[in-house]
Amino acid sequence: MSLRRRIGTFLVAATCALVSVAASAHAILVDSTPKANGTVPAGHVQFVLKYNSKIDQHRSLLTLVKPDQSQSVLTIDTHGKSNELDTSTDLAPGSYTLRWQALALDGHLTRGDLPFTVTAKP
Ligand SMILES: [Cu+2]
Repeated sequence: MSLRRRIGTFLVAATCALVSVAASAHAILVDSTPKANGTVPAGHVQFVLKYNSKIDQHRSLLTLVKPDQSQSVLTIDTHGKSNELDTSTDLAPGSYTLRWQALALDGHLTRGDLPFTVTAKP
């Protein structure tokens, strides 16, 4: 194989690698329970954050910002679907934010805030 031919083969391989990285893009939040700015009744609250790609659940992070602005890290359920970050916790009424950091399998970290309100039980 000539040198020029070998360089051509290398360029094709390199371009494919770039395209496949772009195709397995970083994690974008596509749906959630509760919804952003949604409300849930007080008690045991289930969270489901659904992404457009698989997530490394062991190296992602969910932090709850409480009404008094204190924060606590929530344990991610690693038995859930591979494109979700799931957790649950007991919550009293008030305004909260679920702060998420999702590590996609392409190694890219994305983050966002999910504000929601816990209402008193009727
Ligand atoms: Cu990415």
